[in-house]
Amino acid sequence: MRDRSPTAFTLLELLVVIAIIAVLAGLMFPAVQSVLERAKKVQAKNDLTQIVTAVNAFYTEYGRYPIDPTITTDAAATYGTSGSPSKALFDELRGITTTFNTRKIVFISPAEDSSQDSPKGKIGKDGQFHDPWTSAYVIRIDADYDNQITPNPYGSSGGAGPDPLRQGAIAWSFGKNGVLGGGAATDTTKFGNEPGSAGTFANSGDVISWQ
Ligand SMILES: [Ca+2]
Repeated sequence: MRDRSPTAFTLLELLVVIAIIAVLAGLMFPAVQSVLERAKKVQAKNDLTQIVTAVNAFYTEYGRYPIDPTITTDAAATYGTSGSPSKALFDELRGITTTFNTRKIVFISPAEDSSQDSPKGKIGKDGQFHDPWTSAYVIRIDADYDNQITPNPYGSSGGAGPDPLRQGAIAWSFGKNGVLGGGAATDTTKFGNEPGSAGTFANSGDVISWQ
């Protein structure tokens, strides 16, 4: 027998302790995931509010929106994941281009990561503003200047307010599943599933600026 101090751990005791730590870590995992997910939604809501505030501030400054004047429907003035790329819009709002922003005012200045195409919560290489799950934020603007947004992307029964919406600009994020509304992710290698059903706001993980 080796000479052992009576206070030393045996291998078995150490293994039991390691096993207990592993079980506790496993129990903690879902709770940690849900806290991280909630933090992402808070960040998305904050970004969306900043985007809408920037578009409205542009309108106040110039009496028009920073979009191609030949666009005459709100549906056509949709930018981001489910519309035209949002680069030109953000270039104007960031004071980088001066087609409409003639006084080169900086209305929004998000963090930037030009090393990635779709960074989380930043402006990417593609010039678009991406949500914390990497999809580009979607923005719809009142291009026909009737002081409402037509259509509400979730329709009138999707749990996301009336259709049309009494707003000058709206912005939204597809959330964790990368698609409008809840349900399964289109690309499970990049995204996770959400409760609820596709195209419907209720119970989904989507984040919207107007509610
Ligand atoms: Ca979604």
